Amino acid sequence: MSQLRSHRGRIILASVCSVMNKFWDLAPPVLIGMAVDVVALREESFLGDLGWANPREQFYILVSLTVVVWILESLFEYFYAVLWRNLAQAAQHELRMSAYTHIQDLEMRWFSQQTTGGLMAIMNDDVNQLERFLDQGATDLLQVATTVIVVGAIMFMIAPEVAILAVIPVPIIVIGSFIFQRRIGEKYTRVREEVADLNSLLNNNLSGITTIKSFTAEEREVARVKEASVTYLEANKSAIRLSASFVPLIRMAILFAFTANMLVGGWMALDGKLSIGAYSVIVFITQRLLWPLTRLGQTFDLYQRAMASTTRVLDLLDTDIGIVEGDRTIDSVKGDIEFRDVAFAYPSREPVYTGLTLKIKSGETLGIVGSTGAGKTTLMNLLMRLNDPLSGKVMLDGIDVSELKLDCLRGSIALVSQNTTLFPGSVKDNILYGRPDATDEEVMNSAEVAEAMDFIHNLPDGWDTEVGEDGHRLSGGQRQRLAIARAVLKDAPILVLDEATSNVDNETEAALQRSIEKLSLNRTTIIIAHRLSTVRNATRIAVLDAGEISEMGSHSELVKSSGLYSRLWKVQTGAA
Ligand code: TTP
Ligand code: MG
Repeated sequence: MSQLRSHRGRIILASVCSVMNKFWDLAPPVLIGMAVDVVALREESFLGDLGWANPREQFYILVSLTVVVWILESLFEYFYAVLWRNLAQAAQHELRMSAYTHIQDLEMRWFSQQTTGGLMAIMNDDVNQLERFLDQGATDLLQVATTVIVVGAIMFMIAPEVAILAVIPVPIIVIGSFIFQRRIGEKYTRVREEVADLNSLLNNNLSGITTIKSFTAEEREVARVKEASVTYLEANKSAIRLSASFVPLIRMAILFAFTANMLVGGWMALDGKLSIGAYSVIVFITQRLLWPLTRLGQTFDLYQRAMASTTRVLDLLDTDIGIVEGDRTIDSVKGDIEFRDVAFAYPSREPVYTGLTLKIKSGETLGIVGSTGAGKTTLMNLLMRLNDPLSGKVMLDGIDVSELKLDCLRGSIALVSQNTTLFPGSVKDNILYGRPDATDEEVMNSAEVAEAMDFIHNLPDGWDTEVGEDGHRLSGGQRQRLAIARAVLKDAPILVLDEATSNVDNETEAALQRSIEKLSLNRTTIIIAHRLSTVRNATRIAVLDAGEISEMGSHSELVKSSGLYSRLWKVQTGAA
């Protein structure tokens, strides 16, 4: 909790304000008692004893005190609210940022074991829980403690015999609230589970509306939603029954203390053992003592949830980053790549490779083909150190990539990945992602190379068209061309195209191929593709099969041999 530690000063200040607010909040019953005291005893009153003989003047003093008390109470209320809320927001912000920053640094292997939903829950719900506790719970705890101490002290000072009566229901209320809290907590958990089920069903149906309609399954789906909705309704009903009974039950316990005080205190006042003023204070203040206690259960619940959430976030922050960067850099990357006897497996999966060796010469254009799931994308991930091999080495210009600074390694590779992600922003911003300081002319050039100029000009706002949320307003082929433009702009010594043209038509692909050929002249280029025509012109083509390079050679050599490549070629050209 280093986050909170750095705010220690503000926490103390906020706590002081909370306590002071409560302290002054408890003063009015005492002032009322003093007023009654003045009316009943006149010159003999408490204030009279202090030296102000005239009862009329005593009221001036009381009124001034009341004004001061109310102003103090309001001031401290303002300060504690501002302090705690800002503290809560600051802690939430810091925790969210350290969680996000840490997640971003974690290795891809770790991500493959997580669900996006789960991570979102940590960064939203769990981080918010801490905010909720700091915002309300901390103040509640402090104020209940203040109330018990101040009210207890006042009562025992005025009339210990009566004070005891007010204290009797305290354990009943506290224990009762806790038991109640636990029971209602279970019920609300069920309500939340049911609403989650209902939501995911609704969500699923809305996004699958085409499927529902095409199978004319509307009635079946209405029935399914109805069932989920009714379950939710029932869960709520049972929570409502219990939750509505809480306040009336607690009121009974408080009623006991209140009437006992009224009665015993009243008798004592009649017998002259208790002054009228003191009697008024006791009657007024009993309720002030007992009601706040009913919130304790809720506050502890808030506390427990905040702690559970914080533990989850801290566990996340404790996760090893996995990929530790080296400290070597290469002044000018030539682009020699070597995979030497590499073995790799995703967690709890069959190995993708057990001993793969592949050399790519600087300046060469290498095609990689292989059936789906063969491990082509994974190979590029190893090169970029998104994952580390279990054994063996990946080398760039003769240096193990694990010894290189990530900036140097990843900075020298421009990747067009199989799953293009566009970020919220304009078309231009998205291309600039490759090199934010590029000039307009360079952006245009790379769009030209990526055959993207025509469609960009046809967009409603041209270069400034917003393409947020995974670029859903663009077609698959348009997105791919933006991704290519982005990689071209990066102008790195190594260019990796992973199924980069799979979604464009044949004509556009042919044009793109010509551009890529020009680009590949002075850099190492790796082209991964299922469509063999895409890799046909590569210097060499590697066939990845069953975790190893089964064939290697130029297109014409591979077609002549009777391996997997020639079979695939026949299938794709229709000659089989
Ligand atoms: P990939 O390297 O993604 O296979 P590929 O790129 O050759 O396939 P495609 O042509 O379809 O793009 O995956 C290799 C194997 O690793 C595959 O069996 C799936 C598995 N895998 C995981 O278990 N976890 C992961 O996170 C990924 C990316 C792959
Ligand atoms: Mg792939």
